[in-house]
Amino acid sequence: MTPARILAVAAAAAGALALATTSSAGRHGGGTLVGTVGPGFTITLKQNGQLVNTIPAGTYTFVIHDMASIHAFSLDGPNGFAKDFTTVPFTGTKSVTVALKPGAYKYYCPPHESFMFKHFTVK
Ligand SMILES: [Cu+2]
Repeated sequence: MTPARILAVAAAAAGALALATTSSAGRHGGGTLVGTVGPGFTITLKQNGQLVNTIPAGTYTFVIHDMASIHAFSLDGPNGFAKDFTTVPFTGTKSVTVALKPGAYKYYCPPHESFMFKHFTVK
């Protein structure tokens, strides 16, 4: 190979790598979502430390920290999707893998649903 040819091959390989990295982060969902309910009257769902607002469709592992016996963590979604990750009076951590399809989702604490809830969107 000439030096120019070697350079071209290296550049193509670097480009392919960049493309692969971009597509896995940008288009495909999946990964870990961390939910926390309690110990006060709060409920959150975070990915990499940030509240989940809009995420790509995919298979996610929900790691749910239920910090109080009076609270629980449930998730409603499109087309009748409903998941109770924890129930009263459970406390502790549960991991559940869920396939999220596009639509509007709401996570909430069932006994305090009127004020302990948040929404996110799956695209
Ligand atoms: Cu509650």
